[in-house]
Amino acid sequence: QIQVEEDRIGLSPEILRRAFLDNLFYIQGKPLALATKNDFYIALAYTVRDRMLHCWNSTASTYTARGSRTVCYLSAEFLMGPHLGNNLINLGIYDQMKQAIEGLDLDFEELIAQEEEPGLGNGGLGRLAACYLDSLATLEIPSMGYGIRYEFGIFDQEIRDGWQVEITDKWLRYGNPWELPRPEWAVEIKFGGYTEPFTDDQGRYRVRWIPAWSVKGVPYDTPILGYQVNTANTLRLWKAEAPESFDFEAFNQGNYYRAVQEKVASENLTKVLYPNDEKFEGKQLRLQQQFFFVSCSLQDMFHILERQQLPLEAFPQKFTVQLNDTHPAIAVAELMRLLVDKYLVEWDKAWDITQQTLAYTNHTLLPEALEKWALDLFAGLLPRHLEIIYEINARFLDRVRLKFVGDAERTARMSLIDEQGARYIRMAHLACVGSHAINGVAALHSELLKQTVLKDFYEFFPEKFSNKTNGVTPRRWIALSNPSMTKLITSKIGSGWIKHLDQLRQLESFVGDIEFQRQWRESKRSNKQSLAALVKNRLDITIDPDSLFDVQSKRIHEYKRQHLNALHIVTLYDSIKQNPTLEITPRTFIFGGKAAPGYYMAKLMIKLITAIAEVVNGDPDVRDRIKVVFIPDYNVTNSQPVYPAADLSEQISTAGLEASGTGNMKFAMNGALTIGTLDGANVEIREEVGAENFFLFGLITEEVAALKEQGYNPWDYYHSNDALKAAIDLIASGHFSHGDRDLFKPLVDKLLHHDPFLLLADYASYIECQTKVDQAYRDTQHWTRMSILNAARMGKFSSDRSIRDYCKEIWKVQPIEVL
Ligand code: 26W
Repeated sequence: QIQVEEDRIGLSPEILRRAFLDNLFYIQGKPLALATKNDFYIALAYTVRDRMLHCWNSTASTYTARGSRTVCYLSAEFLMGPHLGNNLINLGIYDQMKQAIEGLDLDFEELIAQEEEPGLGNGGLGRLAACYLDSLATLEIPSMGYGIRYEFGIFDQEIRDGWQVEITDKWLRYGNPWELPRPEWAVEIKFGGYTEPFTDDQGRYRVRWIPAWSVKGVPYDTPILGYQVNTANTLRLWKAEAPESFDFEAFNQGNYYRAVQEKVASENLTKVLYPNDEKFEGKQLRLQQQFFFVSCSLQDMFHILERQQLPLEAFPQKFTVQLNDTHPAIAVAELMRLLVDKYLVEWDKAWDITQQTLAYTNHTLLPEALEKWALDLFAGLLPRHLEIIYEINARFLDRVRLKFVGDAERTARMSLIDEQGARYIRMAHLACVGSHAINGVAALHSELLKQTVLKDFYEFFPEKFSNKTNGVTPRRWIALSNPSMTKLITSKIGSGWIKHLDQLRQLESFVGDIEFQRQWRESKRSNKQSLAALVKNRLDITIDPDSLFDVQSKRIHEYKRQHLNALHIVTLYDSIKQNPTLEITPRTFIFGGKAAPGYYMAKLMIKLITAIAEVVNGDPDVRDRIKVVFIPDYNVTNSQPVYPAADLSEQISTAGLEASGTGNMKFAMNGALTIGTLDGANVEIREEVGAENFFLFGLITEEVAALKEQGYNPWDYYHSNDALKAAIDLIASGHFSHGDRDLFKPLVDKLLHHDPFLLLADYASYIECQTKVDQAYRDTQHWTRMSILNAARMGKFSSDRSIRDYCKEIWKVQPIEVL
């Protein structure tokens, strides 16, 4: 009846409340009086989901009716963060729902905080994929995210005795109301075995793959709603299960135990996300995961093509497939195999389709992050794909030899197979050869790609290369995370900026307005107050909201140089100890981030920060001039209160090593000033906000290269800078480790004797720049001006702009409005 319909779509607080109580009773099976916090959360989530389902259905039927071209974003990681708050924002019913829930005397924020976030990613690359899905839906672009439904996402981090401890992320423990399993669209994925040539009944030479085992891929769909549009796209994540039958009957005659074992083994495939960020580990299970989700996704596209009765030739018109780094690069070989072996397309035509369909984004220049699979491991798992890669390589290298006659070294360098010693498949080369477009993620990074790791490929097909500077979604990273600033901005310029971030420029006309400045400071101050309350609550550390909040939050990595930040803290601490009446701007140093479980040096960096925190926070001489806080378990949920509360954003990687960075954008959008090197997107942020509103320091990329070329000796810097020497000596002396001189020795020795990330070379420049920050913060009015201008000029870094660039220059897709 009509009332039932209204309860599922109505948006007034009264209807929302009734719908919530209805879901509580009919889904969780609880009356108000017996329900737990989780019951309330689930009921609330279904109440929101109900309001998305009409959009989701109309979107699907609109796309089918219009025969739309679809962007398929293939990514091993999607770091979505909690859905509830975001969906409320995008539906435009945040306030109505708050009213509805609070009318029942329930704590709305507490229910929102109840959601276990799907942490299906490590850091930048996975979160970028999530921002891009938000923008694709908001821009009404037909698109689909394809990835893996890891049962355990990125580990939860606890800090015990100052060390990182990893805890399994059981995010599915209490159910996931946002996903719908679609077992009817499951596909079969084969592995191992051998191949044999044969002649088919039409006399064609063909190859048969006789696999040794298989698994079933079951899709789980999550609706991705755009901001204030009717478009709801799909994130389709694949779960591995035991195959329906694969010689099981014959194989396991009466062997029940063995059959169950097989089921367990199959399900292992999508159990856990690899927690390594920027470090390749040649593990067989990881290759299985990559092939699994790629093959599932490509087969899914063929099914869609079939269902719409389109010919194979239409594949590249129907789908454009973006490879998020090389993790899905096996798509090149798998698409060829499906076309040639399964659909009997001739090689050249299949190759055209493949190249026209695929495009590749590179996210890192770090050599240790580049994927290369040992040949025997690869052959054991994907024998047919290896043959296909050999064939691609043979044809490709013929073309290289033709263009660069006699240049055998170049041919060896460009080969898809690394043959210096043990043989490997180079996934970046495979991705480059099989794609029509290759891009980096910030202007500097895209240039460096062409000059370094992909130089030969740039010289061979320059037309494939372009830059697509990263962006982040203002819906989650401003509207949802920073309601006080959102309200203030909207009171001045309306709310159009949430969809058109360039409109923030209109704030520039208020930059000199004393009353606006006061409101801006008040908003920042209330955000700092909230973070201080969280820190007090979780860590029992008191921090002063009037101190300068200096934040570095991101994965812990030597190239990101959290230890350079630590050296600054130790330097300040030492100068206070030398001169107890020293006047400095009171600062709170805030860190957050996970270390890869196998990355010893990164874990030691965490221990260093927490050890410094312990001493500094406990020293009466310091008396509230500096405080150090390490926020445990930095994830999307825990990051949301951090960006709005920051005064200073630390973006201090060694120049040339951070591909882009996206946290840098989130901080600046929320009115933080940046202290940073000329690296990644920092370069473009500084261009946009103006050099006078950015704290720049450090060597530039060319200087880094030149210094390394001429022979860098950190020892010289140590001996010629007293403050630096004092800081390092203090760490080495055991001052922060209860007298233990061994604890930080590996870290100190590496800095003194190798220092591959040039901390010592950048130290003086960093400290000098931090002194400027200290002074600038004392001029409250001027700081406020700079803060406003930073936020006002960040329009470029909306992921809407990034997605428009991809749509226009790589994907060639148009929006389709859903009515
Ligand atoms: C194979 C192990 C592995 C795992 C993840 C290697 C590399 C990765 C990612 C590519 C690492 C990553 O997240 N890179 C980050 O990508 C962001 C989005 O483009 C950039 O903003 C960051 O600068 C980059 O470090």
